[in-house]
Amino acid sequence: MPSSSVAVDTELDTVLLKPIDSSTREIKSLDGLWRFAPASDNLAEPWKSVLPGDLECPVPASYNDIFLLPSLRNHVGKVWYQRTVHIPRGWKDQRIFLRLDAATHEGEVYVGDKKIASHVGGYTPFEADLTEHVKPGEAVRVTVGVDNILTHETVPPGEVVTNAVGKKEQKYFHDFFNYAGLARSVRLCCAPKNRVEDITVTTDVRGSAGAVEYKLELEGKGRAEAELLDAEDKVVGKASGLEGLIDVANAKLWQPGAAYLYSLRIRLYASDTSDELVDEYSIPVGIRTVKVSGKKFLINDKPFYFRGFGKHEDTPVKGKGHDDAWMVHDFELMRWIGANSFRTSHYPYAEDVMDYADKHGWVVIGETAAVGLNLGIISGITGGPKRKTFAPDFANDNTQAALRKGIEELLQRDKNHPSVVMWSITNEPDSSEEGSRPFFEPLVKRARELDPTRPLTYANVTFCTLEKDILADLFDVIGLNRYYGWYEFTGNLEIAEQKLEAELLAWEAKHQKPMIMFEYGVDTVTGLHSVHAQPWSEEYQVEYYEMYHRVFDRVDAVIGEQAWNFADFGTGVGIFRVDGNRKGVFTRDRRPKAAAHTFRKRWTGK
Ligand code: GCB
Repeated sequence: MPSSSVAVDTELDTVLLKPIDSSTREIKSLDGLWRFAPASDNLAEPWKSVLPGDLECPVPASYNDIFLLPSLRNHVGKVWYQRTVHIPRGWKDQRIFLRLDAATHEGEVYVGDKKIASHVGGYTPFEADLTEHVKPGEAVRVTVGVDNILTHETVPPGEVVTNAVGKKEQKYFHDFFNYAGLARSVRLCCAPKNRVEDITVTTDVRGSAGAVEYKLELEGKGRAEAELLDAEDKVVGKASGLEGLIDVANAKLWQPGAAYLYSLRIRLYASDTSDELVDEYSIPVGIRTVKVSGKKFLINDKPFYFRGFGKHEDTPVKGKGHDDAWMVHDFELMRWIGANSFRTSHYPYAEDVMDYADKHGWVVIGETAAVGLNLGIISGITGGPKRKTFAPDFANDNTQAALRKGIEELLQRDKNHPSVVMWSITNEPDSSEEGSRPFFEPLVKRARELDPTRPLTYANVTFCTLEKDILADLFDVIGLNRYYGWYEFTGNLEIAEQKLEAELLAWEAKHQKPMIMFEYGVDTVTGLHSVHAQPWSEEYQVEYYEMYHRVFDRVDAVIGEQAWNFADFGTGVGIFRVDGNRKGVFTRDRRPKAAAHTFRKRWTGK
């Protein structure tokens, strides 16, 4: 929505600005091989000496598929990473810190013998402030413990059980492999002690003019000056102080598929009367508005139709490890197929992905890691007794607090990305359970408080039908995950088509809100062909998607189609999965299945 004011003070105790290089800040990458050892009973206080054994693990990467040890693939608990870090000689009188882009699901950082930081939540960054613990010029031993355990009080939730042969097993309620470790970059950084601590930017468009409003938080004192530069580095507007508004005549808008980025450069000087530069920080700014109006989703006041995918951060060998080559290739495939958007299902993605989306005009729905808050699905599939999800022994007050923190960290991290147009608060919760309302209502309120500029959505699961769902009215856009023709009416696309259309029309009639099909898809084995378009064949996937698309085109309130999934991905084992989830339109190594051409034709006309 167009912003009339800058977001409220967040009062967050979370990592604020992303580390950058500037005239006053430096970064040293710690990516590469780290000494590595899984926790074991005979490994007490491993941070106190050099890790035993000869394993080395690459960072960034999930550790599970790197080694050929079954014990590591299915490890439950902590692993240890360690390396020697040289603190640059020139970093005197600076704040020196480690920045871990993610430690999945819980990280703890030691420097030498001392614990410096810890963080719960596997998909958001954290910092360890080393300033008081290191000296410029020295070499220190850095040890990072990473725990992959999911409990009733983590997001996503899980349960550790002891199996029949006395081993610990991690159970979880979501459909992707519990990849863990340091799957994103680790950096050693320095920033001035007096510095810009946080920047919040919101934008608006008035006729041909753009408005860029900013708000700063400082650590220490100083005189702040803001300059807005265009893509040619020409200053197009200025303001002073901790809050300001810069008007941009004839603004070039950030548009889907045609990104234009300005840059907001903040310079902090020692005092009102001094020209001594103490800090400099620049962030990209895309001028655009986002709004829901009636049954439409407007970007820059024009109706936007979401064409794209639910994705995963998932590749062979690296698991959820971020990799620029895979990332750019995925975006190139999405461009080839004619997509314009994606949902970060089912957790916040690496910031590198968000930066790329900003630069190249991708529209992003940013999702939290709240997946699997639904015990009804399991009992629905197994026919077992229904256990309540929102109850003291599952999703309880502590789980809610963990999700609240997850929402705060995601919104804080990604608030300035023009590519992000909407937040998805949760995927497929049991929204028919009475307890889901008191669980989510305050969280939705918190998200709106933190970011009044972006609409909110969630992904509704098929079992929580229009009659049973009690959450939809909290959100601006209704997301639906529907598998008619796969989990229901398997192989019968005629019935599936009728059911799907009837259901979409009923949701439209009741809620009068825009709706996005957040998931629709069928498992498809590449190379399996069938004249009768049988389930699992490439032909069936093609016919299934054609059917859904006919229906979407007949329902006015459908403002987006996000196929499930962009690519095949790793999952836990089970009789429902053959070497992972095969609903990809591309294979796990990113080759197109026949349906990729169906999408390309629909989305590009080619
Ligand atoms: C869903 C989930 C997604 C699964 C998908 C499937 O509804 O949201 O995480 O992977 O179904 O393939 O069953």
